[in-house]
Amino acid sequence: MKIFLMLILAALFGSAAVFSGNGAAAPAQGMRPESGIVEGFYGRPWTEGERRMMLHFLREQGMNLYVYAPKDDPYHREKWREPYPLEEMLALKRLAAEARAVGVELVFAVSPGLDQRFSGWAGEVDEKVLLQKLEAVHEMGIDRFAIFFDDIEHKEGEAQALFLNRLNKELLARSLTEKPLIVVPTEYFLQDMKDGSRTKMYTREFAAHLDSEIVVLFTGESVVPEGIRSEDMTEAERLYGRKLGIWWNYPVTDYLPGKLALGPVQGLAADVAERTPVFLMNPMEKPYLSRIALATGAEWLFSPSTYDAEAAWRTAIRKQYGDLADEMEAFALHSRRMEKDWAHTGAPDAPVLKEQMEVFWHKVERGEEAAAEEAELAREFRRLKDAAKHLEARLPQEILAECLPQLQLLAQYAEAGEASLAMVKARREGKSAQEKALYQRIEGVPTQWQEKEEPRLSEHVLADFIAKAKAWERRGILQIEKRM
Ligand code: LOG
Repeated sequence: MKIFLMLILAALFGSAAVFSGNGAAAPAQGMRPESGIVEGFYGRPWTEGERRMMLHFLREQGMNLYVYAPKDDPYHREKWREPYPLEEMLALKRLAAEARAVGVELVFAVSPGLDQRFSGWAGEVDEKVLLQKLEAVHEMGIDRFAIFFDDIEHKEGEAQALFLNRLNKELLARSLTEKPLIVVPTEYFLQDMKDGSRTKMYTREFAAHLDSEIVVLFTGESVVPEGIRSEDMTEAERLYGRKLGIWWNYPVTDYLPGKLALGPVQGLAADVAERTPVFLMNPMEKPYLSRIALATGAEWLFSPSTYDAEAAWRTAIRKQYGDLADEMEAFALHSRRMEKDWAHTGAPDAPVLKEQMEVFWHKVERGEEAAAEEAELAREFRRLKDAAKHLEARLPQEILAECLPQLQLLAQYAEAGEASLAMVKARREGKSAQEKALYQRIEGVPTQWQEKEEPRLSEHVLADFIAKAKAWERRGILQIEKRM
């Protein structure tokens, strides 16, 4: 039945390759979309070793695509016209061989949009240069390609589409590939696609001219949305006139690198998994820690209708952290939510603890007795402190290197939490010298951030608790001064 459906769909959309995954494995995979990661973040591109690790990890998770597109690989974007130096060429060759051995398809992407020219003689030169670049990469054993036009100034919908059509045909004609291009348009999220103002014609022109077999990726309603609803998908499919692949911006953190995205993939409607031909997650600059979210993304994709983000998250941590799972879960619970002015995504940080803290402060502010809450919070701070210390001592080096500042911040918050509780108690007992000394211990603990790189976690829970304790103490001091 599934295979029958797949054939009908393939006939309808004219691109069996898109639906059938990678070659031989297709029948067993049935309707499964292709899936994996797009190494597509800003920041330090991964090392060869990190990429190899990721290839194996993807395979273990049942995923099959690795799109190579690091924004800060100069030869991918800024200096896209220049060929790779020999050393890097050879590294690509080794990676391609590894990918083939593992059974993951390596897709090579170029982002030429910063200064690509589309018309006249200059346009022809650029096109030739790009083709030569892809040819050279093909020589290294890569036979699938992508062109990305995200994050650029000029929105030349028609010119981009016509160029992509020519390139797509040329790559197929020269047998550099057997599969159509994967592309990211300049308007790759709904708000932008629908925006009538500055460049209202872009999406329409791009869509009208682009060959139907070319695979277009989109990120949802915004660049970093809470999720993708069925309606978002329908609307975007309508605008681009085709099924759309997904570029999912979690666990990427390049817009807020001080925070680690250690939560589950969530917010993606179940039928999105059934409608999309390609599902790609954009990870963090930190490959090892990205694996928690990536494993949950695979789980969602393969069992979308029964997917339970929290359960998948706990399972991923159990599998990946073994006897450190409890500690890792305690830590990761405080580092899931990503929030910035234009980006809002991920499960909340420690929501249950947040509520307990709110009850505590509510009682303290009213001068009510809060012994039970206090004891519970004290236990939790203790547990977090122990978890942070334990992880710092026992995590494998490559993982620790990705999270040491945040682990230390967790320990600092846990200790400051304990000090805050003691400070409240000292006031109640009229021990003002002690109260003052405890305040001095929390005063300098960072609860606000200037730079996006500064380590942060649990902004609305642990950090907020310390901030509240500081404010409570300062108000208290003010009242005492008023009375004097
Ligand atoms: C970039 C991506 C970046 C991400 C998050 C896409 C298609 N492109 O705003 O490279 O990692 O945001 O900052 C992006 O998402 N554009």
